[in-house]
Amino acid sequence: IEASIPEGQRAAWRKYSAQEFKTKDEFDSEVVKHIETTLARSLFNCDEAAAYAGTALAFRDRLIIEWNRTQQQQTAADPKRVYYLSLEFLMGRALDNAMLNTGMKNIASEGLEDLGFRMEDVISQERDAALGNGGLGRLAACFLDSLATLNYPAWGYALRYRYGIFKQEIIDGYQVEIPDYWLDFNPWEFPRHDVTVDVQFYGNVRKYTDGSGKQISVWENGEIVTAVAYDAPIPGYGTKTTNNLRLWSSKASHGEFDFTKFNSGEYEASVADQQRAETISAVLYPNDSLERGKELRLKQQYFWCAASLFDIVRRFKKSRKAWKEFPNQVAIQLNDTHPTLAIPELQRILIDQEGLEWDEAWSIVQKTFGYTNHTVLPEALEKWSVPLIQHLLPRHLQIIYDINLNFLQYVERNFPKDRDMLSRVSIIEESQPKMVRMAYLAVIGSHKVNGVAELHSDLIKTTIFKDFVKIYGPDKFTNVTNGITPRRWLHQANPRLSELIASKLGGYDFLRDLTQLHKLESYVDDKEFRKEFQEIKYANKVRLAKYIKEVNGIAVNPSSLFDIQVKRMHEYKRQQLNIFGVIHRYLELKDMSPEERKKVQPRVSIFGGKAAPGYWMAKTVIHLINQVSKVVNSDKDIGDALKVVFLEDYNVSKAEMITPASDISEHISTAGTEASGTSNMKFVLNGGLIIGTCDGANIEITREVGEDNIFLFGNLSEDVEDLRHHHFYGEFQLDPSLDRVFKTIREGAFGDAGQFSALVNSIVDHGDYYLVSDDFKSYLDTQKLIDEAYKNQEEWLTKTITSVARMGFFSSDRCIDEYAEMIWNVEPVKVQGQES
Ligand code: CR6
Repeated sequence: IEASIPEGQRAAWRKYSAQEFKTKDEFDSEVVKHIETTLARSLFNCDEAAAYAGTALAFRDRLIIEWNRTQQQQTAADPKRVYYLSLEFLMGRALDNAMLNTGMKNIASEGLEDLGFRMEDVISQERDAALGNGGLGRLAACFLDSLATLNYPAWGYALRYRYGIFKQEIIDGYQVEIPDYWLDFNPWEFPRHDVTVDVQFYGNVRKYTDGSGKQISVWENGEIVTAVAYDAPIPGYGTKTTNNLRLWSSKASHGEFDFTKFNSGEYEASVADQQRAETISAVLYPNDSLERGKELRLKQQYFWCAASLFDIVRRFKKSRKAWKEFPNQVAIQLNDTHPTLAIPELQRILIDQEGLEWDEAWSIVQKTFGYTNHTVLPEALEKWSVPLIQHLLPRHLQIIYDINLNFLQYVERNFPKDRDMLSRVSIIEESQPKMVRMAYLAVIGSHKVNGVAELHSDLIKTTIFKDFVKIYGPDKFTNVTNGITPRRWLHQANPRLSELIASKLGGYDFLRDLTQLHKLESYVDDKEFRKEFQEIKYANKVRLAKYIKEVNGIAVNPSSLFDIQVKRMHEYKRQQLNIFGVIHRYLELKDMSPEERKKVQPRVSIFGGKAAPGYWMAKTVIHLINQVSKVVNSDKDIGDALKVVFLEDYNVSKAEMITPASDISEHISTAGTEASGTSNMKFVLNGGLIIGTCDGANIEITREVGEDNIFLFGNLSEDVEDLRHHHFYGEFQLDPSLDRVFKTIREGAFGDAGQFSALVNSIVDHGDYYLVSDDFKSYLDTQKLIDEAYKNQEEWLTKTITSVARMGFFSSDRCIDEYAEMIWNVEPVKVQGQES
């Protein structure tokens, strides 16, 4: 308030207030100004990178004006806000999205042309913001887009990693990891050196009794690290709302270096503290659905939770409302268990700092938090050792023990006969050392727990959280099936298809209400429409073929069936099933006469995805794919009948090019292991069909598009346990086709067989945990059906168009509305264009 401009001077201020560019000329003038001043370049040394920088800065300025306006109006309205805590936001590129969401792309294209640049070249200069691993991080990014588009007052909170997910290079068929130093030039972030939070680690807890006889705990003598906020504006589509993604960066609390040490000549020690502090936000852990229990990771989690909660509480306190109003003003969603420490942290703030009684504080905490579970895989469920938490966060450990004590007393009262129940549901696992089960803490500290697709939400209720359903009743558990933003995954990735749809639906409203796509069904038989739809698919395949030629040096025929599996490399996702299928296809082709071979449906098998650097088996699968690719592509007998491609460094911007080019995409996880999947939705929305198992969102996609428009195969999740048991105790008969594939590998057809023995043995000797052999035959049969179906191009086209028309359910706008209503209880706030 003290910093606001006096009434008398505000007219002058308003007169000179920053304005968004509206015309092509205004845009050009912004771009040139930035290139000449911000970048200190001229028309004699302006390359595409500079043109990108100028364009990005022009749009950055525009977004910040809308961002400021949004924040002012939201502050005035003081509504309940949503805070989405996610350690990952896989944003990808920002410029194209900013242009499309603000509706200024055409103007910018024309403007750039005036200045001598092509829009496509400028866009492709941008590096991805890759602060995530896979689906979980990309889901968070889609949610931000939907929150802004639907005008919800919402904030994302994460860490500003200096290094995002590594870049993948393939050298001699092996994955090599290269650090991704993405902050070289990032025009989208605003450092807020005035928004800082001091976060404490280590230290001890002192207890004393105050004058009124109340027990007080003080956490003291710890090490302080400072969190600095960096903000990135998130524009909604076709709305004035621009929300905020706040990323915390760590630095030493005493600044650049410790002057006492510096002055006494301890130069190295004086900077060592600084480096230790900066290490906290230095790097994203590159594991997808795997937790490794490293101390630095726990430090990251607490640092981020503490800074975010301080910020949220500070904003709440500005409105001077009573504490009991907190859950009416604040909804915090925990994206997986990574931010679970926010639960004891809020309890700590309320009881230790704000002086609330335990019960009152705890009821506020439970009403504030919601928790989303994204996996049932045991290796992904976070547990932290009690000694580690004791050392790093001594006060939080006490609070966790108190939460557990109250909870177990409640359970004991309600289930006096079930003696084992207590040890089963205790937050503390009685192992050596003892462990804190973060998922249990998240369930106990939240008012709602949701899974991310129907099957998955059912599974969590019958497996990992079974006892909690008994304790709390079924209503605490719910489902919100994942979705994707149609702005990026249709309009931006496939502009021609978006335009075709708009031409039939009378404009781009479907991008804000995706269910309108259903009207496309009446064009299924429209000749003109079918032709254009097919042409667009072909053009997208040509574009990908061109890229493959450039990067991999492999010539693929765009009229072949493009079969794509791109996602993180993981045994449960079963890229090994796919590549074994490819080897089988290759062997069959080799068995054929040249005449027979001419009759088969030509196919290009395309793979892409990163393996966690320490995930040896996943790296072996990458290696096998590349070896098979080498052999098959250079086999003169085979020609166009089969090509195998591994696309290096799969990321969001590549996904935008790859997704629209598929005929078939593969979502073939062992039933019950893929919580949802989201790329399955992207592929169908872009006119590709799916081969998939009855898993995750595949099931709901089937419900929507119809059984005739998807190729399902394999065992069901209810049979998985018995099948696994059978591998160990039953009589095991390897499928003969798979046996032949393994023989071929063992004979060295794809290079040194020893390299692949662990992979083969995991199936033959070690129980085939992911049931590759059980599903192999049904997989091959289904691939045959696909070859047949693809030959009838007219029928295929009907299937793809019908499927697109039926994908309306999978917009992330629908998810966000469900969260808002069922979990957050928040309302949109309409932001006005002019300053009020
Ligand atoms: N790995 C699930 O495995 C789901 C996303 C987003 C995952 C995937 O099926 O679509 O989350 N789980 O809900 C985790 O990250 C733990 C993922 O991306």
